[in-house]
Amino acid sequence: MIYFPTLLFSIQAYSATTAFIAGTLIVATVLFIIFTSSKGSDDKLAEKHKVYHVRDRYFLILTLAIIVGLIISLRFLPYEQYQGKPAEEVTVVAMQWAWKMAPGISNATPEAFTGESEITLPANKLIRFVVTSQDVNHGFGIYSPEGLLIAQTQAMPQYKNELEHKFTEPGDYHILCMEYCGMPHAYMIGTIHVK
Ligand SMILES: [Cu+2]
Repeated sequence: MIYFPTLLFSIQAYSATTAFIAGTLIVATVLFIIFTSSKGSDDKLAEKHKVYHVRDRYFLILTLAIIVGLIISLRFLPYEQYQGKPAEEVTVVAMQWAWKMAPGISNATPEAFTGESEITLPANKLIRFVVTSQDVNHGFGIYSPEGLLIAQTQAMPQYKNELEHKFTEPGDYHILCMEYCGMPHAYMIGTIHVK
């Protein structure tokens, strides 16, 4: 307990001193530049304007490139595919240590809600998962058949989190918990069969 405040103080003092020296150096450099720079001759002024002209053109070209790039790349943003109404809604309740899933929106309390750890969903249709938890925080992570994480949201008690996803490939997707929730956390596995 004795070492900690001493160490903390020395680190703070060290940082403050370093910051003060660096700040002084920067201010001194700026002041030096201000006081030593002159307006220069007409030659220099012409050179300056030439540089400004190049800079203006560079700025214009850069702006145009950014605008064109934006227009082209905006089309590849994934937002549009999530705009429409979802084809199917799925209620998901996480619990220690299982997933309960059923089609449709359920009005039952998370405890009373009944569902399965496996569900079959259509491919190429927008699916909305409404995710909650009946006990502690969990993480609803959807993994591709190859084991890559493709979508996720938190499963939290008292909250409903919505996650929309379109499965483009048929296959068996796995749901793994992404929030440590106790010893058997790693066995909290669900399956989505995409057909
Ligand atoms: Cu968990």
